[in-house]
Amino acid sequence: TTRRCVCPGSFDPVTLGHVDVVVRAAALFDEVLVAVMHNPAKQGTFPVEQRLEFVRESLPQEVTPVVRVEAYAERLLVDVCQEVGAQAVVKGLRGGTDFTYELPMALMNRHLTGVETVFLPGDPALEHVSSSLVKEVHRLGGDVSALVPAPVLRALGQI
Ligand code: COD
Repeated sequence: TTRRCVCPGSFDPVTLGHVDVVVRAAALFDEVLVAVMHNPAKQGTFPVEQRLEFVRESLPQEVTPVVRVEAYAERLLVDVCQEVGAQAVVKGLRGGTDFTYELPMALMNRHLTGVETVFLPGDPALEHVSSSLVKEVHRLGGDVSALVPAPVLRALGQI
């Protein structure tokens, strides 16, 4: 059987931390769907269409044959997983705080449809990298060029 996973997130915008998780997921699964989704707890910065483009432009060429990137506004993650036939959700963990936030979602998703969540330990070199910190640091004049893919860096320069 084809092993499929979904890497969900807000990707507002995609960082090198996200890219690392997607590339590693692509090494474990036959097919990966990167799902740009709505997090009701977050007010968006970039329009969904732009987030989608950033992710598409930021993935290394070697994974593009197995990775698809789509937007799903106002959808349950478990419904997206069922629609595409994914057995697992893959998420990156930056530490205990991420785990505390992710565990109830993983359990809720399993409660809803039985879909499993696979946690990958984040690259320690990128543990401090989040979309929100990148935006804040950049807005206040800090250098984030080592933390985001080139298309995102170009777009940040314009806001
Ligand atoms: N290193 C490792 N992992 C990282 C890094 C990094 N530097 N940065 C981000 N990640 C991981 C995060 O831990 C997360 O797993 C993933 O990348 C995405 O991160 P974000 O911040 O872009 O996305 P979130 O956390 O806002 O995404 C939340 C979802 C959109 C997945 C969630 O709200 C959701 O599932 N929404 C759909 C509606 C739904 O089904 N709700 C019920 C859920 S039980």
